[in-house]
Amino acid sequence: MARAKIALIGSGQIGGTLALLAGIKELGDIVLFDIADGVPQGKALDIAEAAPVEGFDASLSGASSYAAIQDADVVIVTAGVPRKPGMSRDDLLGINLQVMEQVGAGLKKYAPNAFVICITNPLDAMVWALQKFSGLPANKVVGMAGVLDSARFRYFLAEEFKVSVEDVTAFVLGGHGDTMVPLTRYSTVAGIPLTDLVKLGWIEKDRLEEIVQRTRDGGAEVVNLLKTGSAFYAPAASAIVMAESYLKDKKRVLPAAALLDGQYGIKGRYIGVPIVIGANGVERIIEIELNKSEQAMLDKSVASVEGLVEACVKIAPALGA
Ligand code: A3D
Repeated sequence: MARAKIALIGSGQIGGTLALLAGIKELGDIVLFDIADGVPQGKALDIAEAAPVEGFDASLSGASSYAAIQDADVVIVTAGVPRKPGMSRDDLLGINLQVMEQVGAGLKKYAPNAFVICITNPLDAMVWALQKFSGLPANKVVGMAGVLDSARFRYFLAEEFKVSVEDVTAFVLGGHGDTMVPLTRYSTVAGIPLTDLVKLGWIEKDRLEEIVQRTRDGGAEVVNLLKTGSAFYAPAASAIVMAESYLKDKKRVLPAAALLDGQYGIKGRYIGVPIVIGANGVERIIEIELNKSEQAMLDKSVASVEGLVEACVKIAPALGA
C-alpha cells in the first residue's frame, strides 16, 4: 500500500519538528513547504539524513511551490509569524490572515481531499478563515490548540501530584490560551475527578486555581523564556497525535477547534471542544452539560473569538459572506 502523504505548510520551528516526528513515527512521506527558499529543502535533507540513524523509512522533500502538496492526505499549517515577548496572539491577526488566504488557495487547488490541521495563531480565527478560504468541508478542517492546552495542564498536575503524566487526563473547552476553559470536574487522575481530589485533600482549591492559570498562560511562559519565538515541541507533538488519529482511523477523543453548528449554543464559529477524529475527519462533536460558572467562562471565550472573527471580516470582507 502506498504511504500516506503529509504536507507541512510552514517549515519553521513547528514545521521542522512536525517533519521529524512524522518521520520517526513513520506516518508517511513528508513534503515541507515554505516561502523562505532553501529552508524546507534544508530541513527535509537534514531529517532524511537522520532516517538511517533512527531507522525510519519516509521520503522527505522541500518545496516553495504549492504544486508539491498535490493530493496530500494530511496538511498541517503553521505558516505565518509567531509571537515575540509582549505580543498577544491577536497581534498576529493581520499578517497571518493574508497567509491563510494564500494557503487556502493552495489547498483548494492541490489538496481538496486532505485532512487539514491549522496551528497558526490566533488559532480559532485563523482556522475559521482557512476553512472559508479553502472551501474544504468543515469535517476536514480543524485547529490544534486543545491537545496542547490540556497537555500543559496534565503536565503541571502530574508534577504537582508526583504521578505519571499518562494517568492524568484533562478536559478543556473554548478558545486557545488566555480564555481557555479547563473543566476540573472532568479532569482526572486515573479517573478520579480533580474536584474529588480537592475533597480528598490532595490539593487546595487555591493551588488548583494557580495551576489552571499557569495553564492559561502556558504559551506566554515559554515565549518569555525563549525571547525569539514561541513554543514548538509540544505544539508539534499535539498536532501529530491528531494527524495519526486520522491516518490510522484511531477515533481518538481529542480537544480541538471544530466548526460548531449549534453545539454549546454556537453556530458557524470554530471553538475548542472534544471531538472524535477518525478516517472521516471530525466524526463527532461531543457536547456536555455545563454548570453556570463553566458556561460563563465559555461565553467569555466565545466572545473573544467572536471579536477576532469580526476583525478578520473587516480586513477581508469576503469572509463575512
Ligand atoms: P516560525 O518558526 O516563524 O515558522 C513559521 C514559518 O512560516 C516560517 O518559516 C515562515 O517563513 C513561514 N511563512 C511565513 N509566511 C508564509 C507564507 N505566506 N507561506 C508559507 N510559509 C510562510 O513559527 P513557529 O513554527 O514557531 O509557529 C508557527 C505558527 O504557529 C505561529 O503563528 C504561532 O503563533 C503558532 N503557534 C500556535 C500554537 C497553538 O497552540 C495554536 C502554539 C505555538 C505556535
